[in-house]
Amino acid sequence: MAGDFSIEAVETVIVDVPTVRPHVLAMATMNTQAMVIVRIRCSDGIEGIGEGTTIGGLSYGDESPEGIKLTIDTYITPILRTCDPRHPAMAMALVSRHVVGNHFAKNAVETALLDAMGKRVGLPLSELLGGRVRSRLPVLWTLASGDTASDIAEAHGMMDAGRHNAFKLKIGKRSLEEDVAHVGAIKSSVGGRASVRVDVNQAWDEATAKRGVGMLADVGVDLVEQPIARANRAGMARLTQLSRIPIMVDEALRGPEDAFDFAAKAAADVFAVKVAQAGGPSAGRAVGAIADAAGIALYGGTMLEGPVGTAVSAHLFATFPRLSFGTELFGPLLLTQELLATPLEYGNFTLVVPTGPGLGIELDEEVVAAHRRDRPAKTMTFPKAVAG
Ligand code: MUC
Ligand code: MG
Repeated sequence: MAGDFSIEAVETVIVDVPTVRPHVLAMATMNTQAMVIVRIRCSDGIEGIGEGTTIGGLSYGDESPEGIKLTIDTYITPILRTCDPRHPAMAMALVSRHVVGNHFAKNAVETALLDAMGKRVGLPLSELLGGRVRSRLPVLWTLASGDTASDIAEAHGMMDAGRHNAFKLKIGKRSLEEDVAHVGAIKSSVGGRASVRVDVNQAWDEATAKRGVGMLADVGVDLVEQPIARANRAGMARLTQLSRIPIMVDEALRGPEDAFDFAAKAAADVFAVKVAQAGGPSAGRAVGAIADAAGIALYGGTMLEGPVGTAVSAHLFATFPRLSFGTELFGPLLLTQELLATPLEYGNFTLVVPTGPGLGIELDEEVVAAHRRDRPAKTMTFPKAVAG
């Protein structure tokens, strides 16, 4: 047991928040985002928070919000109850000995442990992760309304407001010709004012991708993300070799072992680091280090997390010496509700990395309570019938 220091309680709640507009990806259309908020309460009175979030239930990956909650409640919490919260790495090593995979659940737990630790020692999480080298991160926006004219209007609104000057377009649902026409129309409208990249989310076979990367290069695209199936690493290496524009790996990058393999096979020009997909902040840091050592460019990815997952990602990405393609940490801006007491600060095409201890954020408890999936149903009251 842990002497005087112990973990007294681990709480998980699923929070559902509608998005500002439908977000259309190759594999799912999102109208709401479901976030698992984790709280770890320690015996010294400190509480750490974390977030487990994915996209479209089980359509993006093999962990769902409900599964993340179950994994933490049933399997991880009993392990944590035996751990000393002053040693987050020891706690996570014990968790990993008994829980295989489940990277999103582990990320939520490690985030909460590190948030508590940062609050305990009075340091921002980025300093616990080795130290920040930047205090603002470039942030792009994903144009994914499903309609070219709406996407163009959205892009100009974002550029004029100083919010985003780089855009990621979700393609792969329509034919290659239709997708290239859509991307080309957006690029020619924004011109030199913005960088345009695409994410195919594995939707193409290699033959389509071979034609696609050339056509996208011709219309001025700067980067192609995960064009083919996660399992086709040899295909990624061939595309990386032949493409005139950089190829980025996303879904296939599930931690340091994948990072090493991709680097060894020269199967990507750019790594999209996703803290949850990597298995937590420590694993995400290792992915970044492997990329750096191999001369592979870095990009800070998101699972469209709310503010807690976005904050931990911001702290990690702030430690990367080179972040050539910026980040996509816009998740909270896609939500209709603000979940923090003080919102994350966006401006001048960047996100400000929080400076307070731990994650440096505080939940707005009323908003969280109002969006809990398990909140009591509203009961209707009817006026009593008047006898007579
Ligand atoms: C993905 O595959 O990259 C990140 C931004 C966005 O719009 O979707 C995600 C998922
Ligand atoms: Mg992606």
